[in-house]
Amino acid sequence: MKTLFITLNILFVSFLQVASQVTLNLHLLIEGYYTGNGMMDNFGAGGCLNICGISLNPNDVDTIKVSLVDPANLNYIESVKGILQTNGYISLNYSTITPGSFCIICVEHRNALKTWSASPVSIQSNTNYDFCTSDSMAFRKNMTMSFDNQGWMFYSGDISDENNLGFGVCFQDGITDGGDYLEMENALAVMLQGYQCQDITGDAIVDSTDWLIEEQAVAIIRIAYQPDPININEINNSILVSNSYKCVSINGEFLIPVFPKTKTNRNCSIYDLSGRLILKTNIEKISNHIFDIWLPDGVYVVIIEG
Ligand SMILES: [Ca+2]
Ligand SMILES: [Ca+2]
Repeated sequence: MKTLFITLNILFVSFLQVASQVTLNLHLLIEGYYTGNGMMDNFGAGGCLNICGISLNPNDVDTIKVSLVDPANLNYIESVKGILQTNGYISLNYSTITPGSFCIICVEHRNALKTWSASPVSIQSNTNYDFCTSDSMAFRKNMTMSFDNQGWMFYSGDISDENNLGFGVCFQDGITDGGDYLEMENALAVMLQGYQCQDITGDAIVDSTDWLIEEQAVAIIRIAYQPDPININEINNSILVSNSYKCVSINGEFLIPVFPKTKTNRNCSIYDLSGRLILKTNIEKISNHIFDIWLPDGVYVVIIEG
């Protein structure tokens, strides 16, 4: 009698689902790294990570962290790190963001000032956001124009929190002040080399070019302006420009009159002055509609249909 042994090779199939629901495509430039013609490539020699020997890819500039933030409470819904490219582009995938959500985009880099989008952005499955096209793309226009007028850039120079938390070099506190200047002078004195936060220009050495940018940043004291969350209990101001649907937001909130009161189920779209759709919603049969979103102070165009 033969016994047949059958070996069952059980194949464990793991369905690794890449749960990415949305892709965010950003375009941004960092002041210190910028060398002209829209590039951060050390005049063609390569991005900072490449120059420092960390990456073999000449297009790799540096790691940045991009967070999608809840406008209502400024909670970070999801943060993703990626490598910024020499042309200023980066694509990041988020797994917990529901397409259609409104989020503020917050960008952090190890020696640039933390910068926020000007207003909440409608995050779709594939979303483009370009900080370079206008200073109005950043909250409180907190950017500087490149020397060759090729795009708006994030401020460099936040390399220390010495005057606040006191941890010192390479800890950031959202402000460029004497603490940052001191760390720059210390690094310059020994011409620090390699991948260092004091190397603002990203060429693997701290020299006078880094110091010059730091000096300018400290002279003006750059601040990482952060939006305020909406507080619907503090709606106390509104300015109405007749019924032309042109409204001014004060303290982040505003009222919109609805005429006539008898109609229902009307669609309301809010655009910024660049024509970007900020919000689309349905409004009720009431005289004033209060929007439960946060918007930075400014003028918006409101279109009510239906
Ligand atoms: Ca600082
Ligand atoms: Ca340098």
